Amino acid sequence: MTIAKILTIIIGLLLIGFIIWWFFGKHKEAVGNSTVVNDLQNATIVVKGGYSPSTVVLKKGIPAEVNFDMQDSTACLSHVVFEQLGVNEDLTKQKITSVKIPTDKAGTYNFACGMDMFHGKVIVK
Ligand SMILES: [Cu+2]
Repeated sequence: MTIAKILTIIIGLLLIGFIIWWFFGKHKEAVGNSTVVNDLQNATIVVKGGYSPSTVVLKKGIPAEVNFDMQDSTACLSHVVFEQLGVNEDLTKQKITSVKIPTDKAGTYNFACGMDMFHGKVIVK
């Protein structure tokens, strides 16, 4: 075997390993918390090539708003959809779009971009 062949095999194995890690590995997800001011809790998600953080934890029983801070100019992320809440907001109209989240009971609300490509969730507990 030539050096080139050995190198090709090594690179190939590394790529396969990377693909397996990418799809099946447990990625550490950034989790954001809310801040409570005057009995209203707020959490901010920056929209820029995805959602950061993609998971936000809210406290049960305190009225809550999740603020989407729009810093992306692609059509992909221009809308945010909370299917369970019937919410479909255009984020391009203003810099920050607030979405009210019901906190009367514990639960998870998933959200996604308008094309269902980027995902995130809001957890009430
Ligand atoms: Cu999209």
